[in-house]
Amino acid sequence: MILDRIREPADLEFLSYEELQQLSSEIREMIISVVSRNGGHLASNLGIVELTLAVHRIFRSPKDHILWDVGHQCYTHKIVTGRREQFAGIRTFGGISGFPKICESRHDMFNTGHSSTSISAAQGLAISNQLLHRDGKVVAVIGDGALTAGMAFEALNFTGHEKNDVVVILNDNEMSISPNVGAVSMYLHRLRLEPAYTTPKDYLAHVLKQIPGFGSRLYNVISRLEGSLKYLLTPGMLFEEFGFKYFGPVDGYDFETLERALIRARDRKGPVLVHVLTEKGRGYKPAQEFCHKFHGTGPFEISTGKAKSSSKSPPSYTDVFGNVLCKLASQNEDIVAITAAMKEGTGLNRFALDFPARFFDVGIAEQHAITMAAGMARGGLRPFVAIYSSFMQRAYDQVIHDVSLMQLPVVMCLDRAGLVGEDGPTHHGVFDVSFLRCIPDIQVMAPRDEIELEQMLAFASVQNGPVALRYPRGAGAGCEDSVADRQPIISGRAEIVKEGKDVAIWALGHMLHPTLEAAEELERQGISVCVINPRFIKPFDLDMLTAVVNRRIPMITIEENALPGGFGSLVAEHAIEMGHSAGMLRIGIPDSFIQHGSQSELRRLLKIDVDGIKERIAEWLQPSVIKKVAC
Ligand SMILES: Cc1ncc(C[n+]2csc(CCOP(=O)(O)OP(=O)(O)O)c2C)c(N)n1
Repeated sequence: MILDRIREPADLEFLSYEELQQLSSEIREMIISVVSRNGGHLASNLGIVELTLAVHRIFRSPKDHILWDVGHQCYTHKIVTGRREQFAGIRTFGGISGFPKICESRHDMFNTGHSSTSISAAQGLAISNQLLHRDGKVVAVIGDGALTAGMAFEALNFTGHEKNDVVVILNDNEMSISPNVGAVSMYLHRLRLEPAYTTPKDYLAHVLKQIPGFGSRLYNVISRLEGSLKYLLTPGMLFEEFGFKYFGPVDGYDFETLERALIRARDRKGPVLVHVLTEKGRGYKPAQEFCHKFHGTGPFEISTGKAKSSSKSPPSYTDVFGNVLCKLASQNEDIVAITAAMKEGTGLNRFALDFPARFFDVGIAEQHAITMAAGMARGGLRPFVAIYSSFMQRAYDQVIHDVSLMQLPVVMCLDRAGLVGEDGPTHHGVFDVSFLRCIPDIQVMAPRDEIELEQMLAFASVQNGPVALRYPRGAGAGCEDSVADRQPIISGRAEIVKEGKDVAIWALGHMLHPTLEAAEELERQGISVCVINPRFIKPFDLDMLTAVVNRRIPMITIEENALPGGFGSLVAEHAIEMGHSAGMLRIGIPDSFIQHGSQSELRRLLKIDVDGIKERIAEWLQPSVIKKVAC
């Protein structure tokens, strides 16, 4: 195996193109095998093997800084930068991350996970190189999907102004997770159809040569007017106008032309953009055919591409959200749905099919999604915007400035709230309670299970102001009752789910079910536990809190959100003002970034699963502890 000889990027240098092709096959095989066991971002990684090898041959990492946008496509990079042995444990608890991590390797220049940061970071590194008198190139590898975000354009804009040595490699596979959207995507598609011409003159000659008879005479005349016709005749003009030298489009699987283009980019002063054409899922048929399914996949059978069957689980929160929204939309024509490039991930595929005119995929543009929703609400529509909790961080100002300040009825559905598992700290949605609860005039809810999610969505659809709903990744609780069996949702009203007299537990959202299980065990140990489902983080049920404080029993809060500023903080703030002195324990995500691992491993680690909750409560309820906290 050629791969046995590759310990670091320098080992790639003397390989022939044939050997590189063989190495690419070996790497593909390894990626397919490991991802089939661990899950991961398969299609994107299969598409970029050759480009990664070429980049590492032409640029000298780490002296040249190579940045991977989003970072989900970094598997080949990890394999050739000394992490081949660890690759088998990628994304597993204690194993290497599925994204670049500066603490993992000197070849990982910048942590990523969220999209469209690479050109900004590259610009920053290029300025550092300049001011600190270091040489070395800075290379940002960015996908056509990631290029749809405003941040990427802010960085292109600034790079054109700064005019320093930044090489942007555009990895264009015409896909985000679903097919890419937007005018830039259409522009790239048109460029794809053109062969590579590196100068306007080459391109002009090509166009005019196709005119029979007087094409060459016309060429002579027109080439003198080249300046004014530049707009029509320069391939990659959009990027040229941003101040970049454009090279491409280049075949991402032809080592010779690919490397030639990269060498030209490397040896040139100023900003350069190399447009490389690749294909998602390359070399593995199921991933080529169903590349959105294999963008991020769980374990699968290599021979068929079918998911390795796990035991039948209840429908996921995501699926319930998608189905309920379709039901609500069939009853209310004003309901529209918006996603930021996450149609499948947020469960909106059925909505997109059933209501195509009322479905909007804006690309990776969370800020735009929220402000567009605000505009729609102002115009009389009822927008539901589905965004993962961690990606909502991108749109924080928009939630405050464009939605909440005007009290617009936008429903923000924060999927993947809580620990997401194998994607790790960039993707855990553990800050939303903290960052939403300080915004005035917004209702923030967390359903205890899938039935309550259905109730809350119906409630949200008729509110006159902003609503945010947070729900986790994964299966619901598998409830067998229905909405009719539940107490109706009333703004700012919590519910007591289980009565008890020794201790009161406020269990936020999906933490309610493990808390109930733990409470039953505690009952068996003789501790009588009252369990409360807060339902609303905002407005918070102060009447219920007053009643609990008046009982003079210890209080516990449980949440899958950061403890600083989270739900426990909220309860504590009010409880202190009410003179609560019977002790309080907050259980949740500690003040640190939580690494990757399965959701259950992480919950066990943080003691927020059934056993952990039970253990912590029993330990804390030792009389001495209560006394200490109380005084
Ligand atoms: C801010 C943000 N929003 C959404 C995502 C989810 N996401 C991860 S990869 C991806 C598509 C990226 O497409 P592209 O850049 O073209 O890379 P490809 O997978 O096609 O190689 C999306 C939407 C993200 N990582 N960050």
